[in-house]
Amino acid sequence: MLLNGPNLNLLGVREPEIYGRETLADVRQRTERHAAGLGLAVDFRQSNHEGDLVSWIQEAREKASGIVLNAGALTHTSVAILDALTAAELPTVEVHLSNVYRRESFRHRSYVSRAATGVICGFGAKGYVLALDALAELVAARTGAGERPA
Ligand code: CA2
Repeated sequence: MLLNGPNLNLLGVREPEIYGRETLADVRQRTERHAAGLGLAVDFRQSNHEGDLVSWIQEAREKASGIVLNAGALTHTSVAILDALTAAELPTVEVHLSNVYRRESFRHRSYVSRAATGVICGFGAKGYVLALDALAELVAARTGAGERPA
């Protein structure tokens, strides 16, 4: 499951100098294609609401082999998302388009990171592709094949 948090629906529309020119629809297409090449199916979602992300992470626990998560600004605030990820017990790759460590100090703290297997940031939309590569290996190591969608 590939989850995107608040404001990521604005990708490519505002602040291209920080987040790039690709839209979320472009990112979706790119990740779905790349995942297919890895033998994975991607369930790609975005919400501006914290509760949706919590419910989807709970759903992933039942349905998915792993999680790629860009929680947006909720990364820096949400204990609820951290708790859901901890309960899900799935391989999880945290992604950020921007290099959050070159930005304001409030972006340096991530609750998601405490439950993530690894973190990719600063590579723009390519970070999602890198995350899928990492997740494919984690899933294969866990299940032997990755029979369930990521
Ligand atoms: O770099 C990232 O991917 C972030 O997760 C993006 C979040 C930000 O709060 C995090 O600190 C880092 C913001 C997502 C907002 O996305 C926009 C995209 C285009 C225009 C405006 C906002």
